[in-house]
Order: sequence, then C-alpha cells, then structure tokens
Amino acid sequence: MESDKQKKMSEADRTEENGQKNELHEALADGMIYDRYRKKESLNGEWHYAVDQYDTCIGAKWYEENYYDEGGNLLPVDYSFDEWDRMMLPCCFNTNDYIYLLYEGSVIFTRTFYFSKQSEDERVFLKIGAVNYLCRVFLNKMYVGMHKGGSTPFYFDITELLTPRNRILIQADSTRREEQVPTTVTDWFNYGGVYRDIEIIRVPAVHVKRFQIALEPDSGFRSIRVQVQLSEPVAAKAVLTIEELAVKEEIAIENGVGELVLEASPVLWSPENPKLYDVTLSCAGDVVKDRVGFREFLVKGMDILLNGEPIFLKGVCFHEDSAANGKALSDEERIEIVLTAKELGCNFMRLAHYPHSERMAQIADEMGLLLWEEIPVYWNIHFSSKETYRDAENQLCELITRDFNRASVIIWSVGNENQDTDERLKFMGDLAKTVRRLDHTRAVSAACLVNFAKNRIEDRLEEYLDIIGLNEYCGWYVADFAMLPALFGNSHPKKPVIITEFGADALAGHHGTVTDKGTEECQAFIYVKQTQQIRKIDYIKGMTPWILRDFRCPRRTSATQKYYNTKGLISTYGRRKMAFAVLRDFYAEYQPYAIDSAE
Ligand code: GCB
Repeated sequence: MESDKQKKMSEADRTEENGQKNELHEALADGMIYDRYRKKESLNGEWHYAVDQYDTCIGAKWYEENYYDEGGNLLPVDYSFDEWDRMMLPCCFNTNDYIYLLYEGSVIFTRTFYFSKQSEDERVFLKIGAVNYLCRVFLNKMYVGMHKGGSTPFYFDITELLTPRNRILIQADSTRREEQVPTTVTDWFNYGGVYRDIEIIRVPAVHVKRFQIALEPDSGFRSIRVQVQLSEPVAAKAVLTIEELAVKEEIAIENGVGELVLEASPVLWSPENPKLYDVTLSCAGDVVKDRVGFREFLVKGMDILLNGEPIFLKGVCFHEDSAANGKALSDEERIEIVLTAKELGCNFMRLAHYPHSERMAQIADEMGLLLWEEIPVYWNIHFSSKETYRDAENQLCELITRDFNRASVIIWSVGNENQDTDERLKFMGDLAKTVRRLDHTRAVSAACLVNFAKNRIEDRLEEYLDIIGLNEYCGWYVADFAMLPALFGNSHPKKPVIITEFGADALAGHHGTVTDKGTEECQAFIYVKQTQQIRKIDYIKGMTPWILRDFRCPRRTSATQKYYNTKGLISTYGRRKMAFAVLRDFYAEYQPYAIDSAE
C-alpha cells in the first residue's frame, strides 16, 4: 500500500510532469483559421464547474477519468463532473455568482456533447473566443492544448479526438503572474472565466486560413488588395466576388498563398457613412464571407487623413466592463455604448487596454465608429524576458489576424504607460515592427508617459510609431494646471499626437466645489481646462479622455470609489456626470477642419 506521504509525493510528481507536458500544444496566432460567417455549432450554454484552487485537476489527472483500478475495483475520486454545479458559458465567473467576485485561479468547466461526422473530408476545429489568462483543454481524456493571453481567440484541430459522445473539460486559470502580459498589477479588475463563445467549426481538409481584404492605401481609392492563405501548400484558383461592385476575380494560389490587387471604386466607409459590402471568397471547395468597409487611413506629415481628408479624432476610452457581466458584455450593451459615444459626438473610441471582443469592431463597422485597439503591454512588463515578448507578440498577431478586415480599426497600439528604458524600447519597438510587417493599412501607436523631467512630450519609442499617444493627467495627478500649457509649449513632436488619457474621478451625484476631489464639479472643471488648452495646439490630432464609463478596480478604495475607478463620464449604471455635457459641447463646437462656407 502507498502511504499517505508517498501518495502525496507521487501526486506532486505527476503535477510537475503534467505541468511540463501541459505546456505543449500551445495555440498560437499561426493556428487560427478564418471563421467569420462560417457555420458554427455552439457549445455555449450550461456547463458543470468546480473551483479548483489547488490545480488538482491537472495534478491528479481528473481529465483521465480513472474510475477503476486494473482489477476492475471502483476507485475513490474527488470529482463528479455531471453533478457539479452549473454555469451558463460564456461568462465571467466573478459576476456570474458574486461568491466568486474576488476569486482568482483555476475553475474547471465540463460538459458532454454529441458529434457526427458530416463528410470524410472535414476538419473540425474548436474555437474559444477568450479565456483569462491561461487555458487548458481536454477532450475525451486527452490533453488537447493550451493558450496564454486573456483576450484573444484560439483554435484547436480536434478532428482526430472526436467520438459520437464527447466529454470536454476546460481549465480557465485567472492567476496573475509576474511574467504575463499584463503583469500582476493593473488598474482594472482581473475577471476570470471562459467569457467569449465556445464553438465547433467544420471546414474542408483544404480550407481558407486567412482572407484579408482592404482598400490599398495611396491608390486613389481605386485598388483593393486581397490576400489568401490556405491550410495546405497547394496550387488552386480562388474566386473573389463583390456583387455590389460587379467584382468577380480569380486569384491564383501557389503553395497555398495568393494575392490580387484589383481595380474597383467602392463607396468609401466613414463614421458618417459606414457603407459595408458583402464579399465572398471561394477556393478549393471552401467558401468564406465577410462584410467589409473600404476606407483609407493615412498619417502624412503631421496630419491624420481619413479617405484623404484631415480628421480630428474625437474619441473616448472604454474598458470592456459592465456591472452585470464583467468583460462578457452582451451585444445590446456594446451597441448602447457605441450609441452613447455617438451622442457624445465621438467619431473614435480607444478600446483600452487589451483586445475587446471581436463583436465590438464588427458593431463599430456597422455603426460607424473608428477604433484604437491595444494589447495589454501595460505598466511594468518583464521587458527583458524573451518568453514575455513571445506572449505579447502572439497576442498582437492574434488581434491583427482577427480584426484585419474591420474598417473601423485604424490604429494598433503596442502598449500603455511604460517607462522609457532600453529593454522596453527594444520590446515595444519590435512589436511596432511586427505591426508594420502584418498590416500596412493602419497606423501604429502607443499611449506614452509625459517626460516629467523635462515636462515634454518625449519618448524614444516615438521613432517606431506613426502617431504618438500621450497620457497626461494635468489637473488631477499633476494638480497644478500650469503644467499643461508649459508641457504643450515645450514640446515639438515630429508626429501627430493623440491625447490618449486625461481625466478625474467623480462619483455620480456627488457635488461640491471645483477643488473638491471626487465631485462632478471638479471633474467637469478639469474637462473645461483641458479642452481649452488642447484646442490651441496644432499637433494634437485627436483625444480619448479617460473614460466613458466607470469600471471595477481593486486598487480604488476611497469612499467615493468603493472599488471602482470613477473617472467615467457616466457611472457604471449609465448616470451621466456633468463632464459628459462639457465634452459633448466641446466636440459639437470644435471643428478644426470645417470648410469655411464664406470662402
Ligand atoms: C492611467 C492608466 C489607466 C488608469 C488611469 C487612472 O494612466 O493608463 O489604466 O486607469 O490612468 O485612472 O489612473
């Protein structure tokens, strides 16, 4: 008989062995398939779950379901999958049941599902929209693979593992770790869970892995570039159809890849006229679709140009967070947020500080809102670690691959508020180079810190960026407002600047004087002073004040915050603060590029 001590040791060994084994088969950007509008079989719905604080599932291999010993005798087990409590996925477990509000760590989710093959030729993928942060998947007692990074989708080819009746088990581990991206301290809430869709996607053996389509910059709005990548290095012919533009073009595929630049004159997509076209690509028995807008976004000299016209980006930041659903916002909640931003007069929104759901960019495409998308290279990252870089770059590649066809997305941000060190310069400079390698239809930026020593916009990363993002909290963290005109006057940036953050906390309904911190008056006053200065500065080509709506934040404990960052222009329940009207009035009146009708 194994003594208790021995038993514990062998369990620990198994944990270690598994810990290593289970890091294999990592789902990376390269393993993504093109999936928009593909037929999907949803695995959303009721799953059984258990909170697994000590990672016992992995350590004791629950997923192997060893119920009997070699002699056929029943063994004791510490789980009963089909009797565990139930949770509706996708969701953030923290908001699904408030008993888990502050839990961080592993939760195991499991369910069964039926599957029948539809064709000999098919490959079957499991797609999980997002799990924060680490996810391991097991199917029919086998380890399928893992994924790191809390906000991007990942795919596993599960064709060989499927049977008529299947048990799937997902470990969703929200533990904060130093080497992760983001690291252990952020200014937002660490929601955990399987919080975006879980789906089965069937594709032919040779299928479209990538389908990218965009208006070619600097082509006089007359060329569309299409890039195709198949799952196999074959020769084939693809056909692209855009009926409304009378486009039906063949694309030669060699070695699994093909590219075509075709002549067309689409109605240009813009926030005022978010015109979308149905596009179809068929190739080697696979057919994929999208609805895309065609627009040109360029940075020329000190100007930001949309469809050839200079534009001032009237924006606001937004965190993917609702009181009811955490990060798992419903479509209705997202649409409401876009409508609120539009009411504010915005043509632009900064999705801070990590990739929001792909639904957000799809909705922005439909409703007409420009977007800044970001990866969570936030504050102090392990900039000298190769593994951390690999993780950050993979998140960036997954985001760009996911949203490449979204006209609304105009800027990829490689991070937020990082000290200007040599390691950080290399790390984020390389990320910016990756953006350029993958996408020449958008700009690359980052939200930088003020160089406080010189009170100047100055950061060595600027060299790698097209647009400089600047977070400055004059009137709030820097109490003396005089700093702002001095900062702007003292700076001579060589690239256009977007003020990516300014703001102030205010509890909705809390009133006082403009110097009383935490009051609506104080926040509104800071918006008045900020907009008075920003309008004077030519190199500022856009702004995204912090932030549209209050959001949960464990670091904010004052009487007026109560674990919320209250810099929202509206409260978490939608109550508008005085600063909302200040910004709305400013956006309505500030028209730096209006054509003077008298001319
Ligand atoms: C910042 C950060 C943002 C914070 C904000 C604040 O500079 O970029 O994540 O939430 O300030 O409220 O302090």
